[in-house]
Amino acid sequence: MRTYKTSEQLFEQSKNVIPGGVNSPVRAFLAVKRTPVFIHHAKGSHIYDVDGNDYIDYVGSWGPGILGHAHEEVIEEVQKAVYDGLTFGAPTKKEYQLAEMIHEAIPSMELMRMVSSGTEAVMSAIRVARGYTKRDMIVKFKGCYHGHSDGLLVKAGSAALTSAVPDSAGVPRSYTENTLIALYNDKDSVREIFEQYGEKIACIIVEPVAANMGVVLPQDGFLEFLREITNQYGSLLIFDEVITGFRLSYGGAQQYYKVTPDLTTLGKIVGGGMPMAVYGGKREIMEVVSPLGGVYQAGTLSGNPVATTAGIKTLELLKSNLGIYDEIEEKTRCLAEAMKEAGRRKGEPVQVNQVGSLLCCYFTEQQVNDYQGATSSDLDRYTSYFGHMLDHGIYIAPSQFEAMFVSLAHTKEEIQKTCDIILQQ
Ligand code: KE4
Repeated sequence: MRTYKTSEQLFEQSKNVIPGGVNSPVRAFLAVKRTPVFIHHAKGSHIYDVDGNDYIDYVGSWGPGILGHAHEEVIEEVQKAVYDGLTFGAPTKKEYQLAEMIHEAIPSMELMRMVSSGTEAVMSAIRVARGYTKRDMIVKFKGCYHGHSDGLLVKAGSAALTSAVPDSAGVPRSYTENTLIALYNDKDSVREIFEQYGEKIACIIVEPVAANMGVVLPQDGFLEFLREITNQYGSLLIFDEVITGFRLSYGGAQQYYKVTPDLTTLGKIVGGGMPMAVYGGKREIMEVVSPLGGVYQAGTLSGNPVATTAGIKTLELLKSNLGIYDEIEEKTRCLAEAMKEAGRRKGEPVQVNQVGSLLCCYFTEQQVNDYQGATSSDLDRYTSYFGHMLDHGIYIAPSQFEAMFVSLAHTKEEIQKTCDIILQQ
């Protein structure tokens, strides 16, 4: 019988010095009504908590772990790098090397800047879009998450769907009045906004696969439509590929769906698990960034030599073995089938959305193609699903509105074991 005593003790102690005992809210397991397990170490497809419990991990630190945890070759390169110094605050060859690799993988990123988090990448990309177009308004989609910068912590205003109001305390109303909210996969909601505000809109920012309301795939033609309407109104299209970058394919979602944005943000995989994110795009647009242009952006640890080392090695390993994308998609499909079969056996409604190595199951009658569908899922049922998986040694997202991530390190045997546990519900 598993015990979680040490995690419970650490959680109580942590709450004395860290809000909610965690450094990011989802980690508190509030949505699934459990005590968070404190992790001691991780290797490959497994994480191990402080009580010695072993889990097959499908969170993978929310995306970076596509190769599995503590990949030997990445660790080896990072170990060498740390002896050369942890940070210089000065340019290094590695930043150039990583930027070249990213440009080769994602040709639309002709010029790019490294920062330390996805939030910072998105915040900066939006500032570039505003600086380049000299327009203030931005469009995001309900249910998409792009980090915690003030102008993006919004929800639909009471007045109308399109007007935004802060979705967090501490964000002045004035910080959100230039943020417009459309509905993912709903072209009309986008058309209405552009017909009313088009000439004032600097950009659309979108997750090409929405992976922060569970996993919601772009319906046929939706991404192409966003490309067309931004071209039509002289607005920029920003793909937030913090999750999909190097995840859906080595060229990200823009390669997978063959739609090219003006700007792209990357995170997670690009840093190999270290604090690293990137924003970039067309040269002409990115040339507004200081010191070339008037859009200011800076960072002490930007392009950090240890983080770039982890990123370079991770991309080298992916690039040298592009077959892994088919391999991990096949493993993910096995899990998807097990979830559907479990629903059939229990006679309960289950919807499973899967693309590449991203997966999510919802407990609802209706297909999940948008925010409304995602939020129709039975959250109590998700909570019992989460508890069943955790207590059987399978670590999945402690929230319905996240993704399940499969890695190269997940073996066929582990996938089969996971399927068996899914079917035991
Ligand atoms: P960070 O600032 O957390 O590095 O990245 C923000 C971000 C930006 N864009 C997308 C599409 C993202 O998914 C994220 C962050 N992802 C969440 C998980 N859904 C991070 C986990 C957390 O918040 O603890």
